[in-house]
Amino acid sequence: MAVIKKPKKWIPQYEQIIAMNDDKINVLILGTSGCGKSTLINAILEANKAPTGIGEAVTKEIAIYQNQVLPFRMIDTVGFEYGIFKQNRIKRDIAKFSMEGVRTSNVEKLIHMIWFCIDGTTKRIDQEVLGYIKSVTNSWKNVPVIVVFTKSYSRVEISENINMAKAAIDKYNTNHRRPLNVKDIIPVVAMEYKIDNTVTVPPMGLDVLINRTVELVPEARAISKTAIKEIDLKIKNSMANTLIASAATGATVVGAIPLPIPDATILVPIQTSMLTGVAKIYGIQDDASNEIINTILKVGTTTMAGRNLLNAIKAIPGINVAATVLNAAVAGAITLGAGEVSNVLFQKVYNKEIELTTVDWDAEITNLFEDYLPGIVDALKKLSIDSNGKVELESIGKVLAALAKSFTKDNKNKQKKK
Ligand SMILES: Nc1nc2c(ncn2[C@@H]2O[C@H](COP(=O)(O)OP(=O)(O)O)[C@@H](O)[C@H]2O)c(=O)[nH]1
Ligand SMILES: [Mg+2]
Repeated sequence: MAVIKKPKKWIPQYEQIIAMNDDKINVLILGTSGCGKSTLINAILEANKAPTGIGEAVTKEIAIYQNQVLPFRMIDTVGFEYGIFKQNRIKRDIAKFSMEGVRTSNVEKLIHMIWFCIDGTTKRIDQEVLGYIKSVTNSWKNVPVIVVFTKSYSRVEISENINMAKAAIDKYNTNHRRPLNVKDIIPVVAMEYKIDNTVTVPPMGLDVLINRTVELVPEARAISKTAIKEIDLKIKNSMANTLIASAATGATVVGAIPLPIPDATILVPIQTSMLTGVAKIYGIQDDASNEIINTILKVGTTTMAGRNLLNAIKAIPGINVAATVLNAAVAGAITLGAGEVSNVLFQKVYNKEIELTTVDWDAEITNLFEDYLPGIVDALKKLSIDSNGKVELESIGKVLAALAKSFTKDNKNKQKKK
């Protein structure tokens, strides 16, 4: 029986991450710099004293705070800045951090919830800043957000702020395809505030924020499971695509060696290591996968590439290409094709949509290749000829890029049809 084996450490599987993800939840704290994020965290830790409560700096910009009492970790970030350069760097770092949890199966770096802090004294919420929440947590679809109005010193401003926030969020959500999943708007004062020598505003709202957060834990956890699965697939897909692209480039180079077309055997080592690599990415490593790889190689190189593809290319009007170039293009195309096919199929196995042992691989692969043929032919039209009648090397790269694009487009269409 074919089983999906435990992957190497660097390729975790989403089921394992989800299983690990049973401890605390993580709250990512976002907001413009100076709005009071760090003060808020300190106040919460102070009010929930525990033997250990020290923040662990992850990068210069990100630190994780937790203690033994709180059922959630707080991830402090430096604030959104209006300077483009700095903002982009911070954005990238936070986005990277939030993907790393899945990539490295580090439960402390997953994102379950966001506290979006807004300085309650500034009386404005920019759409741009709301977009910032989305852009740094793009992969964590539907992550629950609590809007926290920090520095809520004035009673009057509190209700004005809440109304303003509601309007701004409504506006954002009507104008964007993927809305913000705002669960609540909570005003807080983290630290006593002296208005003048006689009047001070005491801390408030921290318990409300903590209770609401705890209340949202089950929902946040459920939402994160879906996100983890999607992120994991995205990472695996991109790893597979990198591998496939380099194999296709390698095959193109090999294919440029003058040989009778298509000499399948010369591509076998490249394609075998590519397919084994793709299988490994999806945690599939056993005899059954070897059999599948053999099938893919057989169908992919001999049947398909040899006849259909060459004929198709020759049928393109105006294409008059030297044999070696054709060789190269065909070698690249079929390797890319075999790679994409394996990526689609192994992904389906990983997702438990199909079972490794019960699939008619010959049929699956032939069908997929047939679907891809128009894309391949289209891509090959991008070959351009220089004044000496030779194909420009650069254009082969363009062909491969176009191929890769057409494959992914087809995949997407197929998934949509389902
Ligand atoms: N009195 C008082 N000051 C606050 C409060 N929240 C933030 N501040 C002040 O606002 C400034 C910026 O706060 P900080 O937490 O560093 O903002 P961050 O950049 O978002 O982490 C600091 O001087 C804080 O003392 C609060 O609840 N009460
Ligand atoms: Mg800070």
